Amino acid sequence: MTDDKGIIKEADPAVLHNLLRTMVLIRIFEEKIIEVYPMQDMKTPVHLYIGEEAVAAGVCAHLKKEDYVFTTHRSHGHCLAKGSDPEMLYAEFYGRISGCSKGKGGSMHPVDPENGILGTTAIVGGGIPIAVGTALASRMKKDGRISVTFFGDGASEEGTFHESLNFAALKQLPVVFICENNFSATTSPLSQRQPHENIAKKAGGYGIPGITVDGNNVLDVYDAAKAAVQRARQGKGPTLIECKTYRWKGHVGPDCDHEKGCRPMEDLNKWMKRCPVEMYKDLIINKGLITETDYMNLVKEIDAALDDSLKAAKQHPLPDTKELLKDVYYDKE
Ligand SMILES: Cc1ncc(C[n+]2csc(CCOP(=O)(O)OP(=O)(O)O)c2C)c(N)n1
Repeated sequence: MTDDKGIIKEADPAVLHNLLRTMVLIRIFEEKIIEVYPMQDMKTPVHLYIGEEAVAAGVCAHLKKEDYVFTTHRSHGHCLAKGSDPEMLYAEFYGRISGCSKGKGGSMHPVDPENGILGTTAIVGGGIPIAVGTALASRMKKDGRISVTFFGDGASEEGTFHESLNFAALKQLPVVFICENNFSATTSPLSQRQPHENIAKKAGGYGIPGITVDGNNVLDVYDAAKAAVQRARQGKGPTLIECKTYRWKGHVGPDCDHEKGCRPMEDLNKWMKRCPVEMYKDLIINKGLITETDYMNLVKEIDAALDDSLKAAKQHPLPDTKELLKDVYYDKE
């Protein structure tokens, strides 16, 4: 990984440190899920983000607490990068009342309004029009907030994606579309689903900028997101950013799917050599921004804090049965 655009020279060192911190936080947060998952007391399905951390970190570095983020079934990285409390997320995954969705949502349905996460849908492509809706609301209320929606390459095949880009472009809304192109939707490869590999080009059909970046290079993501967020804040309209990346684990659950023949092992090996965390860590050590010891200390610090969060989350009470029909819509008839 290189810093072709000289971002390291220009950016605030605190921001550069934070990019690493966020990626390490996401990585270790999920490694802990992998450790405890076989105990079978974390009942929620988990769609792991390991390998894709640079996308959430690079984009959310530009967002304010009050900006809106819409995530997907693969939600952990986006929530953590937006500022969600790890203990509240773990508590949710353990179905505890103190969880971010009071134990009723699990990993696919986090809610954290304090940090701009109003709700999450696991319907593929479902979050995209909702982000356009909040962007329209922000425009009407003149509240200065922007909306960001993360989604996969699979979601770019849904009608909601096209309708949302069309409407956002028409109204020049303050929304940023982030497509995490990991080349798979469950076990279905992108090459067998779309006629060409460039998802960003679809933006051209709606007359908005569409940019493809290396989604494993956090500086590339950071740079593209900076321009898109600026555009949105200045009222210049939406941008689509396609981040090419790769998920290391299976579609759902803590195991890999490569040994089951779902994806080629060569691909996993190739992408693991381009680990977003390792590449960035090596780069900033080379540039003299941190030392190897600083990095080891950061890992230790985050590891210990997440251990505490996980243990504490498990101690929280389960919801009372009286909670079952609170905060949910149901038909009384
Ligand atoms: C409308 C809809 N169709 C199908 C599904 C089942 N499903 C859940 S996740 C998924 C794949 C999504 O792939 P992508 O959007 O690329 O995201 P990724 O899992 O790769 O992050 C599918 C087909 C669903 N949840 N919603």
